Amino acid sequence: MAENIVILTGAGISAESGIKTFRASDGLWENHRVEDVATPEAFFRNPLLVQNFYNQRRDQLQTPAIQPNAAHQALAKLEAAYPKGNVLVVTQNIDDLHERAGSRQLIHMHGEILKGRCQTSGGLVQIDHDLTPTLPCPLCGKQGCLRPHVVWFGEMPLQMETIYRALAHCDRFISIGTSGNVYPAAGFVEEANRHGAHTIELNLEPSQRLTAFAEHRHGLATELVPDYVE
Ligand code: BJW
Repeated sequence: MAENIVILTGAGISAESGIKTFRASDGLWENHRVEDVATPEAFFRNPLLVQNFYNQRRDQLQTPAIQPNAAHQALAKLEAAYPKGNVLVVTQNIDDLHERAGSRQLIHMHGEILKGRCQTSGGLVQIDHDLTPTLPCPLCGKQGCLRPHVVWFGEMPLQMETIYRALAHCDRFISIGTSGNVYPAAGFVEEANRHGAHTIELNLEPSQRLTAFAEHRHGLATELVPDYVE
């Protein structure tokens, strides 16, 4: 059994829970590519459009139909089987399906849709309702100051120091359901390789980073992940 495991997850792990991925053929949101709405420039230009993108996804996440699937559950079980806390899930996803499945050692490197961030103070608030450009911020009182607590293109992903430290000490790096298009996450496999970890990709199809992995298995996350970790 590996001692220290780092697991990177992407949109593909939540696909079978009913959440759309970004780069599938039906991945467009109202004809916008994610690269056109997930930027600070897009938010500055058209805050209503960008807020709506996140409002719709937040609303969807909170419907009873959206639940963690067998892949999320298998990762939570894996963590429970390592009581010393040496299983770390780093997710690019902004949904809360890992925590609902029971994962506790978890980093949301691209943020969390159920949180808002005050652009004046940097403070975070729990959000379960729609954000609008005229809504007063509960932290500073200014209108339109609250933005979704997510990481857009050109912004620094969260907790990078902790992630690189974990990659430097891991024996196994497992990448699940990510296309390998977006950095720095797409470069984690090299970092793990450099430190001597065994690296494996579990994805529906070969990702952009396929050749960097020592091992790969392709298929549905709900089948591959329980098979691999249990
Ligand atoms: C299944 C499945 C099933 C389907 N079972 N699998 C040129 C070169 C290199 C880098 C750059 C460059 N120009 C700019 C950059 C940097 C840029 C970047 O990477 N751009 C690329 C487009 C090239 N990156 C950034 O700007 C990042 N910040 C940064 O770099 O800061 C500087 C820095 C420097 C040094 C160190 C650290 C930082 C920030 C990136 C922020 C990304 N934000 C988003 C939006 C988040 C909020 C939101 O959700 O709206 O994050 S974009 C979007 O892409 C989202 C995702 O987390 C991310 C990755 O997508 P993911 O998860 O891989 O989804 P898909 O749809 O692409 O793939 C799904 C996969 O699942 C597919 O392969 C399917 O086959 C598979 N799948 N069903 C198993 N059932």
